[in-house]
Amino acid sequence: MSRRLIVLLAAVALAALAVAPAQGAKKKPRSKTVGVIDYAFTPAKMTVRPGTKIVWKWSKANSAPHDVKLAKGPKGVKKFTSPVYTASISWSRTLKVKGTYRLLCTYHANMRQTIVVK
Ligand SMILES: [Cu+2]
Repeated sequence: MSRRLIVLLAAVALAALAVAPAQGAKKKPRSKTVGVIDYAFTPAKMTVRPGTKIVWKWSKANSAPHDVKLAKGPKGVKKFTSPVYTASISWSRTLKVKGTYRLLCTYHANMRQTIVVK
């Protein structure tokens, strides 16, 4: 094998390595994390693509119990309510249908969140 060929093969191998992680990232299911932090959902407003898994994460510093309730969603989407948790736990839901999801915490009237799927 000539030295020139070896250098060329090495360059091709390095290029393949550089591209691989980007392709892997594309195949991963999309997910977004929402903080459930006394007494707010953070971020309170977000826009995601259909099929995004929303992960609500209760802060370990929380002192009060909270849940995540779908108050109003797009037509045909069944309402859901998470269990009531206080701290250090996650709960998720995948939003597949396009539209506006208005969420709230059953226990705290100002804890509201809007997620737009489009
Ligand atoms: Cu709450």
